[in-house]
Amino acid sequence: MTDTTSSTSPTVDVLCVGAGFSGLYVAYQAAERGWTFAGFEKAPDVGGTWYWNTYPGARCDVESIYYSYSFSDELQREWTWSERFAPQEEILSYINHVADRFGLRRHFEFNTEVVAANWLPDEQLWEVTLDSGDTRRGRYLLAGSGGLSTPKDVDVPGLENFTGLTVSTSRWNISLDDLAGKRVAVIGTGSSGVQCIPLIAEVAEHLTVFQRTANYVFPARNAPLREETVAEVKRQYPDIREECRYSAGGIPERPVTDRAFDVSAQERQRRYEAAYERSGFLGVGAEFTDLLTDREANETAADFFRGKIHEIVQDEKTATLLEPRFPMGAKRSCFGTDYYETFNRPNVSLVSVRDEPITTMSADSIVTERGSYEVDAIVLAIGFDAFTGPLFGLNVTTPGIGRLQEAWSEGPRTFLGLMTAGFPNFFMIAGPQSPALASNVVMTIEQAVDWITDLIAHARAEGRQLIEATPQAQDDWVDITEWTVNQTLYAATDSWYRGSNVAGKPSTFMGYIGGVGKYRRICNEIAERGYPGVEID
Ligand code: N01
Repeated sequence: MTDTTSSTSPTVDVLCVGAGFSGLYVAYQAAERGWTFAGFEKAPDVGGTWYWNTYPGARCDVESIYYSYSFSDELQREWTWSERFAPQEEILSYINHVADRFGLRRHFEFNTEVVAANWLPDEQLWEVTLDSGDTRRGRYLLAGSGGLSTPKDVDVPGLENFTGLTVSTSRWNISLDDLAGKRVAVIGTGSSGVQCIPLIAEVAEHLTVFQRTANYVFPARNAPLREETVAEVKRQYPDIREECRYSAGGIPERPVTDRAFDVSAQERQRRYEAAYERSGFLGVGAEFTDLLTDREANETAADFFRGKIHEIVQDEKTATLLEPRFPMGAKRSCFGTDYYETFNRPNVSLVSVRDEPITTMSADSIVTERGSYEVDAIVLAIGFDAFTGPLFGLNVTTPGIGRLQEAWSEGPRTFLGLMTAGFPNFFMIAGPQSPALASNVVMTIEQAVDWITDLIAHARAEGRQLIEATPQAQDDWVDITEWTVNQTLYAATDSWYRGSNVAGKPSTFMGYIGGVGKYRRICNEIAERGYPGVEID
């Protein structure tokens, strides 16, 4: 590999943005294939999402034994996860271990943000501009910038008036002790809010949760992994990985063949109870085949779940406010530990921002249409400008088309979520319209990097270097992703999946939800047929 530390670095084969799961695997593949590589990471170290999201309770809700790289059997045998759902610190240690074990860290410039990327048609090169003003050139540009890495702009009115402590879950820079004995507000009840709320409640004098949309928060049922389980998994890892690769979501599936109304109400209840005990992504929402396609079927599961909230939460009014009213699974489900139980604590209260919107803030209060809540600290758990936010931040530009944000003014258009017409030699690792949003993303990342690097290797083996998706192949892929989502309840539900959490963002679904196995077969077939839909020059 090439040393990229001087401002007059030589041209490399591969430029890559990000040193999270994606960028590190690109660096690994580049080394394996003998390509020169230069990576850029705005954080001081590796980790991506797991570097930044250090809020209390942060952990992954895909089981640790699946949420890890599969490319090296030695790696998966030597690393031992301690819990069913790994905490942020452990995932970050794992990523650091991978970076060290494969010698990947030295190929990245840290504390270095890519602020622009320009295609130079005459040279057939990408030139990236760094925040230092320096530039680097390379033949291929890979964006490993993540899907949930650009925090959403703060759209809570009056925050600038507040003089207390403000912290965001996605840029957590305080300790939990800093909230001890304080009156704290958490705004947002997605996965991040749901994970930190019970822990903040334990230390705060009072916690007020500002909820806009009540979500489904399934019990995570986290637990230490038993030694026997770990040993068994390690023995069977290659088979487990293969099963995951051809599954729906990148984790082993439960074979379910019947629909909700194929069984009696009693049997449905029994099955939902068992699924609730199991929890995880294969819990209640996956118990029948039609729960994501038939609103009435979905309502049976949603109803069961709302009953569970009322069993746990003692105050009837609070329990009712916590009831989700959109179809189960149609926006990202949450997995929590003692989430609903937290609302039984005397020092916790719930405000529905739906019923009483926040109108402004004063130096020490959050003001709603109905009242004023005095607080010392505000925790923002309001989410991300998903998928397009991180890509637009790179200001990727070709002379013919302009910036990516202009090409995608009505929503992202990609071929397989990996390439976009008009931007030669530019690749997105698990970008919009890939299966990333509804999958074990580490597996999706590995598959994307394998496919992209195979394609580059194919072009190079033929003595060609220009690679670009055709507009037709892209239109066809966009049609497939839209058709697929339109068969489901995702289509009519507002969420970051559809861009509806960010004001002014075009409403398009951000993923392919036909399943990672089906997607992998499509990608494999395209490669086997010599890459139809891709122009290689
Ligand atoms: O963000 P979110 P997140 N006023 O967008 C509310 C992954 N993740 O960081 O739903 C008041 O889900 C907003 O309300 P509404 C995972 O894929 C995984 O929690 O828009 N409220 C919502 O309640 C996840 O889906 C893990 O009506 C406002 C919340 O803020 C994704 O990251 C852990 C508001 C935002 O929820 C994002 O999760 C964490 C406003 N102005 C994250 N603006 C695990 O693996 C927004 N909200 C466990």
